[in-house]
Amino acid sequence: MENDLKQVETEVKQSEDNKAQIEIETSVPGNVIKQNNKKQGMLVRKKIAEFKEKLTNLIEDSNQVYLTTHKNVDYDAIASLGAIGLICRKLKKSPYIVIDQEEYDNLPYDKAQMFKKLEDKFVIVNLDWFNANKTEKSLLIAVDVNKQFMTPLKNNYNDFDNIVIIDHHDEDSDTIKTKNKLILNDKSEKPIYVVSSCSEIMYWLLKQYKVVVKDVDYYNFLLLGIYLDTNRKRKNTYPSTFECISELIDKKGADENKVNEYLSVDFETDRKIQRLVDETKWITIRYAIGIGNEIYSDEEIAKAADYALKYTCEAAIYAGKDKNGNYLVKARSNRGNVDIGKLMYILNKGGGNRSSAAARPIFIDGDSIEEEHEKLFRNIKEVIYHQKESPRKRYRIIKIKKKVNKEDNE
Ligand SMILES: [Mn+2]
Repeated sequence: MENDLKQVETEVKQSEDNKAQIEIETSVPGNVIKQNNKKQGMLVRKKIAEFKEKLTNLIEDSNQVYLTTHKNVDYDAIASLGAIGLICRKLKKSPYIVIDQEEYDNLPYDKAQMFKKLEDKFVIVNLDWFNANKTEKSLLIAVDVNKQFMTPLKNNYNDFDNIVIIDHHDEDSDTIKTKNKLILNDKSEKPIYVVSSCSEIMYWLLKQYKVVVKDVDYYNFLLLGIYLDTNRKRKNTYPSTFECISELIDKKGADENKVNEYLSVDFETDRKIQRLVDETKWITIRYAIGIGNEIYSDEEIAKAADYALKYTCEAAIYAGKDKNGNYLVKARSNRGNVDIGKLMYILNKGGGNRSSAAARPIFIDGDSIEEEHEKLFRNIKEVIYHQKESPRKRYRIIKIKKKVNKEDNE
């Protein structure tokens, strides 16, 4: 076993050396990941275990810990807040959870219920409260997010002595500046350090800390976070994900039925999502693109994109107006073949990861709805075609290099 681990470490080292030589721009299908990386689960857990010491020191050395996540909170974000909160308590710290007050006052029923649960154990505060009560030697832990503009903290990052990021999304120029990051989102040709969701990372961390979780709802939330980000195990899963799901259900008593209840949709919303799917136009057989005619929430558009992945395609990009009149664009990629995070970055400084991403809300000036839609469709198309050429060439170069290396090793 010891030797086994050493062998894997050497292999990983070698593949990292290769990475340094060539900037790898392309992605590899998820099923290949599964075949190639039987040890992925073990290595991910090892990486998380290595981060534990740093995290412990930072939490213990601080006077006050603040927790936050992305605005427009989803199940993965709330579950991760709960888990990191429990870890803080295990280390004898009572953290504050910083939320966006306007959003908090308007949470849908299920998310409000989840926060109600968190309120039993943690103090929830808004930005005004934070500004009035700032303390010296404070630590911020951001989960399921790494971009400055996505958290409820506006220009407050300098108020913290230390910042920790635990996340599974791509980094870019907007990533919060800190050395203390656990971002598992390996974009190499043979990704290993990659997970389904922040909830998955948080489960392994809870286990590392040997936190005794008495309230099974915290585990239900983590399972819910994983099921949300994997569309119920249909995409974006890794060996570590299945290990995590099975432990949550079989060892920790998480209730799959309860989780599925959260994920069920009401009839009216589902019809609305299907009307958006009906707007689908195809760019070759690779891209399904739909722009809807109603007013949508982020989630509704994301669900249309998730749904469209069931068709034979590489990626699904869906859009529609939000209540402020801006266009929301959500994208999903099948098996991670298209780097959809990058497309959304180019479209409008958005981001995400290889299989799930969004652009920032876009204002489109047009004389009519039809003209707005045409403009947006053209923009999306341009981004796609601009992407097509160069990454493919690079992919071929990498393949040849890899092959040579493999022969050397064997
Ligand atoms: Mn997430």
